[in-house]
Amino acid sequence: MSHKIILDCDPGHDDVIALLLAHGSPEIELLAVTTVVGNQTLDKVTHNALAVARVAGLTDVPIAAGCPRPLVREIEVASAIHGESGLDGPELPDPLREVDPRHAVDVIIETVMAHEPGTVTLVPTGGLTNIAMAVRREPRLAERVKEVVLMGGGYHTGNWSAVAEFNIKIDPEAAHIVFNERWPVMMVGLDLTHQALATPEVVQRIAALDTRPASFVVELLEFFGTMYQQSQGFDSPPVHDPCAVAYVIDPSVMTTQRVPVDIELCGGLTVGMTVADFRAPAPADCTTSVAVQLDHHKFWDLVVDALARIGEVES
Ligand code: PIR
Ligand code: CA
Repeated sequence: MSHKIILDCDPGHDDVIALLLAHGSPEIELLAVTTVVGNQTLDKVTHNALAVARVAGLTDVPIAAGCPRPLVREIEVASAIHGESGLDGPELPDPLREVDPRHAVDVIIETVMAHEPGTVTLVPTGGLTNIAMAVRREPRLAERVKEVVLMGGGYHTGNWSAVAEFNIKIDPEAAHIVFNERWPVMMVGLDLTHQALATPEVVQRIAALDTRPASFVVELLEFFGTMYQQSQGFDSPPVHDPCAVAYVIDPSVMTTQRVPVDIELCGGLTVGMTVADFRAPAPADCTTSVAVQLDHHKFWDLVVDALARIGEVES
């Protein structure tokens, strides 16, 4: 059985790897790719998505652009990690295809409503602006979506402040909407993704595939690795976004725990914190879960196998 997903992303080095993992995995049916302001401006991340579609041979999946700024706050981009283009490092080919003329929020709503209830999983790997807009515009999404498996947050750590992760911090109001809807939310946060390190052995395995898409990933990881080393002192970069896709492919790739999670909106130091309450067994009506422990081997096997399946792509 394959899992139908919409990937809502802000590419972004690790978003690209999430896209390639989804595209190269038979367990995933990629219904649409939607973009949102985040790692860079909307125009830049949308251009990146279209260019990467060429690298990956992704021809038939709609790519639609969404919200150009967060719901309430000013735009904050992550050039310190992803560069001025949002995807610095490899040379990007000119896109071969056009962006879908529809707004991403409409694509999300139309796609979910066109499929059987409980069959479409949303996989946001950027800020939650589009997802929040979609569920406010079409409240039936809350029952209709199977699950929201998002990369964002962290119950013990932050990367954009001491306690807040980038995807949540840049649009905390949107995150508040998403975490408080009735749909199930699986938070694949920094606690988990900081275990998904692209070590030299991993990069070597990808390089050994010796295809254009695999070399592209190696170049992405080299740039991402240098930036992570300089700005956060990591020996190997954590590859966040594909972890959410990997969970949809095979939930046994990580352990999870059902626990109430809410989003801090008005703290002086803590805006965008994902506050998880581990004190007692989760109440029966708790809809949120967090990812805890990654099976590193299983995870990288999924990524390498997906790249191997994509193989060589005509350009
Ligand atoms: C990664 C990101 C933003 C900032 C840093 N320092 C690192 C992006 C990634 O694309 C991922 O989705 C999430 N935001 C991790 O915080
Ligand atoms: Ca991202």
